[in-house]
Amino acid sequence: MNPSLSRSMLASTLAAVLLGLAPAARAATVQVTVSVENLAPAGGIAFAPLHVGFHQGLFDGFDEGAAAAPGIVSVAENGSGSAWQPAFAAADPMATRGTIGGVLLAGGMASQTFLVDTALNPFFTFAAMVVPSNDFFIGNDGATQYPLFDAAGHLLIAEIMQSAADIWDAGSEAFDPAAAAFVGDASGHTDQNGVVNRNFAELAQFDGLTTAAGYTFASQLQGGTPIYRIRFDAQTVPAPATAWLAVCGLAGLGATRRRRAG
Ligand SMILES: [Ca+2]
Ligand SMILES: [Ca+2]
Repeated sequence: MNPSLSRSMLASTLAAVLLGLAPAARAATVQVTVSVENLAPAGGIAFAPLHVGFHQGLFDGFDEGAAAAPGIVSVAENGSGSAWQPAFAAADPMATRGTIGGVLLAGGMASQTFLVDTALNPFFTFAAMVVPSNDFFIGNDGATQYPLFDAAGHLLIAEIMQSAADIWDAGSEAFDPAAAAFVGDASGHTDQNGVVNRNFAELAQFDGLTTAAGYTFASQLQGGTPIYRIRFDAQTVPAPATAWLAVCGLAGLGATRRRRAG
């Protein structure tokens, strides 16, 4: 066989293999920046760090009308999510999980970037404690409520907005300002023996108390008051095969042009 012909055949075979691999790699891996913002009125509610996960839809942290599981209680009562993260990992071992920011006062923002396999983990789940409170939080009840990516890895949701009416009471700790995080001694605890329900009205009962951040609390909430925004920005991660193919393709094109010019 003519040596230059065999090299050319090898090159086209290699290109075909890379072309076959590249689209799948492009579709699957995306760099997602999650930005969070406290939209509540100044002097109002603050939020503990936001716990998040990109997943297959196998983790359901809580159900409205049912007793709160230890995972969501660890978010709602002290913000740590110390049991939520392990529960998430157990239910959906391939999920990409994390925690964004610190205590977020009104007007505060934070962001974090995650590398997400969108084919494996298309769904988004979040949870954060609302303070001051004994056991209030924001989060999604439905495990597949937020499908973030389509089959090609494109973002389907630009942002998730939460208003006061979206706030949950975990039903695990009774209302008690003296034992509430941010205004009292959070290590105190009285069992509520209730269920997860919507509740923001109770927050007004903390009005006039001094928070750990030094301001006098005033909830100022109506049901429609915006309190939190989660924004998503996604960038495709160039797969090594794709980048290499581009370099080879450009080099090949240059060689062809030189040959033609000659
Ligand atoms: Ca649920
Ligand atoms: Ca409660």
